[in-house]
Amino acid sequence: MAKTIYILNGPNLNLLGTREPEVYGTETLADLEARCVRKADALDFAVDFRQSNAEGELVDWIQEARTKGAGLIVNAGAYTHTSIAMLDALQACDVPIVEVHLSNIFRREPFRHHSYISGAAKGVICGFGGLGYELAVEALASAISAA
Ligand code: CA2
Repeated sequence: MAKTIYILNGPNLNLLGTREPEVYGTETLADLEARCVRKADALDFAVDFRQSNAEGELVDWIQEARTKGAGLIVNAGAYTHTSIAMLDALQACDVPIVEVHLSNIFRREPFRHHSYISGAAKGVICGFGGLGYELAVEALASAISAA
């Protein structure tokens, strides 16, 4: 049976494709999910793709991924810059983690330059829009296979 990669998306990412295309591109979250499923499928992995606006729900899902997933990709949205709760949950995960952002957070406002969660991630991909999600699937699949 194919191993499962959890892909968790944080607040407001459900609005993708509706506003701020110059920052986040024109793809919807469903488009990103389709990209990830296609890439994972080619690498013999399954994908569990979710979005929540609630910090606690994201923490619950990270805890679920810890036992049921082979690896985890997370775009924590604005919680990236605020959430010690997500950091604690991610640090409790033994599976590899890739942090992804659509935009290059280092070209944006200073408050976006710090990520609480990067310290728990094997790597970070930012600034490549939807392609970044595909790159994250590829990097994570490689890390899982190497473990
Ligand atoms: O670049 C990213 O992927 C971010 O994680 C996106 C977050 C932002 O707070 C982070 O600093 C960087 C925001 C996601 C909100 O997405 C929207 C999309 C369309 C319209 C409104 C919000």
